[in-house]
Amino acid sequence: MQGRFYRDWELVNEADMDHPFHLHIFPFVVLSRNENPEPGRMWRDTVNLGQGDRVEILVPFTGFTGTVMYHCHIVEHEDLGMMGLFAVLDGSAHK
Ligand SMILES: [Cu+2]
Repeated sequence: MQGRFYRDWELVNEADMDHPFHLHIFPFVVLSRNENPEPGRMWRDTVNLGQGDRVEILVPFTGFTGTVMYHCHIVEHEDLGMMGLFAVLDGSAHK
């Protein structure tokens, strides 16, 4: 990704159990859950997604350029492949 530093992501859990989403490197803020504003907004690196949850997060991709990992924080799920990588091409130019 390139050009914008703040990204609004939507995370959707279509499974029948919880999955705690964990993002490396970049702390994020949970904006809403199932279209309801999230109370007590704070920087975090993990958010639990319950069954059917739709969670909107704001991620400032600043201060790091390179490969970033995200994964489910349940280790058995991670080991089964619930993980991924993406590249931040230029996270250094923020002012
Ligand atoms: Cu999981």
